[in-house]
Amino acid sequence: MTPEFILVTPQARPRVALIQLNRPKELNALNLQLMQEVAAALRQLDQDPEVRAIVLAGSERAFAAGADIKQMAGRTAIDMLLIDQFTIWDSIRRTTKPLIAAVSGFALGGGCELAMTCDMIVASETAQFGQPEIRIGTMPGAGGTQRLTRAIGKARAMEMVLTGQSISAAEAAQHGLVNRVVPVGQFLEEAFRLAGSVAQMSPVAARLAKESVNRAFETHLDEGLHFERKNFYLTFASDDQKEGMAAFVEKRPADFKGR
Ligand code: DAK
Repeated sequence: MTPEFILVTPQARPRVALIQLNRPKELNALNLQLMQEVAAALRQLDQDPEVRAIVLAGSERAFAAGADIKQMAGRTAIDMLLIDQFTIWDSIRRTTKPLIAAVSGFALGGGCELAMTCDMIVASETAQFGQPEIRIGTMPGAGGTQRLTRAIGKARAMEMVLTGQSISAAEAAQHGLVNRVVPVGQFLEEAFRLAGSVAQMSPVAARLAKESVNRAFETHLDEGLHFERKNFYLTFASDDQKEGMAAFVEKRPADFKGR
């Protein structure tokens, strides 16, 4: 089925796919269908051997202005429980390939949470990151209190979550929320550039390395080091490790096959 609220380009650049949120009139507000479409596209691209990195972008004006308030407004707690959006968000989080958010304009509420679910964020100078849910009588529900706190620290996260105030792209970069900030006309190209450099690496090693970095947020150091070690050993079972090291010795570029 053709998605209604997103555009998917499996080869936007060599080995790099693009998912573009496309609900411009509503500033890419994340309704249930849009989120289902994103999760389905990610599952498909994650299985596609020709894709090695994925860029998730909005428009210049808005990455996403949050969950769709109009859709959510009348819901009860039991509606929310039964809709079980967490299954969708969890499936996005389980994407094994490197996922890069290209953020320009508003990244608010669920929009900020969606960007933080990605592995890296490239921001345009106009990007604004915020968790304004408190202003509409609720609070972050898709990881905002956890991921933002881990990224920028308790004091800043607390201020954003309790006042609803946004931070600029420059502040986000200064506090480690985003990888880099570029002029607005370049944010998508820069995200492709970053995705392209990841796509040149061994996909097997990239997958295991991503899994290991993510584990750092879920465990204590000893357990994390143990996990890293096992994944490190596992890279030595790949043809890519043999190819990478042979290429270094032979002074030629490596040709990784993802096996
Ligand atoms: N929902 C629905 N429509 C939205 C929207 C949103 N979040 N944000 C903007 N729009 C719509 C506006 O209603 C308007 O539509 P019309 O009135 O023209 O029909 C259109 O987009 C353009 O917006 P504005 O006219 O307001 O544009 P401005 O430039 O004046 O202002 C703005 C832009 C982004 C500052 C403003 O639109 C704004 O404050 N938007 C709301 C931002 C917000 O509060 N976001 C947080 C929403 S709560 C969960 C997962 C996630 C979440 C919860 C649970 N689970 C897994 C269970 C997330 C919750 C949230 O994100």
